[in-house]
Amino acid sequence: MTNFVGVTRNGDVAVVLLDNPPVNALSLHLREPLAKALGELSDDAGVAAIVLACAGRTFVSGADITEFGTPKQLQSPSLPDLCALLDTIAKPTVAAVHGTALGGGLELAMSCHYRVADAGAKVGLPEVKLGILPGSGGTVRLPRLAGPEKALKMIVSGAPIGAQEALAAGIVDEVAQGDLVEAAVAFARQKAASGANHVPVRNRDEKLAAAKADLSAFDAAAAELKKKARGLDAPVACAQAVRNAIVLPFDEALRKEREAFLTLVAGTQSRAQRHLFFAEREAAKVPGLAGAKSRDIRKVGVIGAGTMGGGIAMSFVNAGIPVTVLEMTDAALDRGFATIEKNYSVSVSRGSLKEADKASRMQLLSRTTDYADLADCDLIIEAVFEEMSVKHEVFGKLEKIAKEGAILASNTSYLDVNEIAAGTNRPADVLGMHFFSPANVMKLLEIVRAEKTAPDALAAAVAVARKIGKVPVVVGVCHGFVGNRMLGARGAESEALLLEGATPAQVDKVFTDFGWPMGPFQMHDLAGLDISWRNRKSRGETAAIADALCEQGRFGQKTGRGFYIYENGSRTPVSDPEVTTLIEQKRRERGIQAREIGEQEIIERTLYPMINEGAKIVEEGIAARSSDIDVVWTNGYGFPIGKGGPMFWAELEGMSKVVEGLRRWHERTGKPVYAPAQSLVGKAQAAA
Ligand code: T1G
Repeated sequence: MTNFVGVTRNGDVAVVLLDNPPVNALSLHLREPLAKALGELSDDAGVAAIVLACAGRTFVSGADITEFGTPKQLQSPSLPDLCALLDTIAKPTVAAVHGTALGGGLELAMSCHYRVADAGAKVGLPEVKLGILPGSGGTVRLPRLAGPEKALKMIVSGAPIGAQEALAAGIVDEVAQGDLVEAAVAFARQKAASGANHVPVRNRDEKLAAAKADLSAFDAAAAELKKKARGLDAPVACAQAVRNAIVLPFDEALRKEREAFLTLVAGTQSRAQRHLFFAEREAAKVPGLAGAKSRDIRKVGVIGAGTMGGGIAMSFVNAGIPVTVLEMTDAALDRGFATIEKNYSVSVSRGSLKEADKASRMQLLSRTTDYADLADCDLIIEAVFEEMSVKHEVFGKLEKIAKEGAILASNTSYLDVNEIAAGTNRPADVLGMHFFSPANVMKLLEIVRAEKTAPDALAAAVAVARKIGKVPVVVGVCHGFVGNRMLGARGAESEALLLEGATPAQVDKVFTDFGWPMGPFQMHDLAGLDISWRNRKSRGETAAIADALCEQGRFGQKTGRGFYIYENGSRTPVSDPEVTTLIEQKRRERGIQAREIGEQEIIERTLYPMINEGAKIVEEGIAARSSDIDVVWTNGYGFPIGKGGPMFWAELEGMSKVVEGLRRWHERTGKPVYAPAQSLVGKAQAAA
């Protein structure tokens, strides 16, 4: 066979081994020899059973996403062709699943009669995360193996499950105890010898019967899941496809699945989400770091047990990395650890964390008020008060006690990391690790590369970020780095819109209609107006309305009042006439006559400045590429993934339109934030 597909014999069992590094994606050059091998083995009377296995670190991880939008994607034998071919094979077929059998990989495995999984294997259908749905029978086979409601949850969430859960659900028939292929061969041989009728998954309808008789529970579950779609088409299509599997004959449901797949894969939402899939991986490829040695990180120290410090500590112990948390007093440690324990208890009560896992994570946490106890840490992250003097004090202590080669990281969200590093005698060990609140939840981690940060320290920070499940983006030093610098550009114009005639609710609605989880003013109230107020004061900046609210102690949800009122501890924003009065007063003080402000103006005057600032950030080398900006905003600020991030959306919108809008607002307002970045002008000209 080719070097992508090998066939060996183990007695009367044929083992087909796929080998397409790095993740055995089902590229055309793999599909062709696989189809040929299966056809030959199906006809070979000397073969009693077939095992399908993969070399390398994982079973098939899905279709080859790089083929999407190219002729290769649909060229025969397509992935659906392979699944249909497996359906025709009468002799027992067994998939030997290890690593992550995802998307088309799980669909291929489900087209076999049986599945034997390695104990550490995971299976899932993550297509919804790419803005599509399983397109090779996943929506019709998974409900037949796991039942409609389990299938609905897996397909709409895209989240993988482990081998034992898959066994319990009926997706997997056996979890191997020893060598996976040997176990699969033994299983296949036993099935072949049993003389049983090997029923293809497509013909197994027993698990559909209850839902077919009464769809109410399924429809209720689907309705709940669709509520979270927030303008994305794929989750809705996924739910519909699973419903079709219940109510329609297999082949009709399969045909509808294919139609929905071809529609979605050609749409802008899927293009945007595929852009983000590759952008997140590209972001971890830091220019100048290729092949750089990375320092090992086995033990972490966190300074500060507040909201951020606690969340950061959880991020590491969640990944099995021990953490020592330092605070100034035992009382502060008590509060911090109580919060961590409560967070884990909430997860246990929600069923998203086992009690045993909570216990093991808590055991990985230790506490101290003595810096000397951090001496054996490989990475120490400070999450103390955002004042440069406090940072210098902390780093002054760290440089004395931290072992040689330990990385000293600041969680600062906007302070100058070069200045922090310059305050130490080991600037090569210093960098920023800007987590986003809540740090144990938010995916984005801005890794700030200071002028003297050593390559192996930076490589270690990127590697450990990925190990703890974060999405790292390496950024340069400037005020606010990437995300907060662009947020500042948006924030200033959001406030200007209020002064010129808009209301907070009007602006926020434009944002939620666009697909954001919330608008800028709701977000300010959630984050706390006092934080940005302190930041503005440190830079001698003002924001008429936000400053006035802060002077009245209206810090947002934490005080029950901000841009909105939050009655009786509710998190639901209610417009406040007092804020309207305050805005009108600020307009009068500035001689501004309020005017009608439309949706398009709100979009242009909030998103265009962000895009413009993003372009300048790339021009200045603060970010390595435009797609890094998209990774920041979709993982740290809730930019709708169906729009791919601010820079991708600008391309969808049309760069000429964006540049024309920037020029128009620059002429009308004279504000530098609208002066079009040269790189945008160049892109607009190239596109003309
Ligand atoms: N196609 C093409 N390239 C892929 C790929 C794929 N499916 N998966 C990964 N890569 C590349 C990736 O870009 C990176 O490249 C390298 O492999 C290592 O990936 C019909 C239509 C499997 C859990 O969505 O979730 O099947 O940067 O860094 O952290 O219904 O990759 O090295 O040049 O992520 O160990 C459905 C996507 C496809 C799974 C491994 N499947 N992949 O994680 O490595 S649609 C997926 C992943 C589909 C069918 C539909 C992860 C992973 P480079 P990595 P990792």
